[in-house]
Amino acid sequence: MQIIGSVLILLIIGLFLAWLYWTKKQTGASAKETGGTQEFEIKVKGVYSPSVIKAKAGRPVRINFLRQEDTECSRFVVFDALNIRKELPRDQIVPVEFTPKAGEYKFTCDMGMYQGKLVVQ
Ligand SMILES: [Cu+2]
Repeated sequence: MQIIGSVLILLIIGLFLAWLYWTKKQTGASAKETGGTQEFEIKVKGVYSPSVIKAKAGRPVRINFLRQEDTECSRFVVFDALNIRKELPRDQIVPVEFTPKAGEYKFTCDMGMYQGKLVVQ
């Protein structure tokens, strides 16, 4: 009986964590505002983290990429819809700046294995 109780509690905790993770993923990370610019930091290591970020339309956005790995795969970040392609040297902050309209902007590595998204409202 006690074992069933423990399993149930673990299950509930697990579901709660999954829910937290899911809602965070859905909402996306918000910007840090500096002088009217919506600023984000994205760590590049295995994935983009955070992989979903959220901004307001018609105001400048600065996304600071910091690549902390040597994998060739993530050496470039590409915003296809904006014609932006930038090299990310290891351990160096590389800003990507633009003023978006409402919509969703995907960013990926050259081969599309790393995926991220800027949601603009
Ligand atoms: Cu890649």
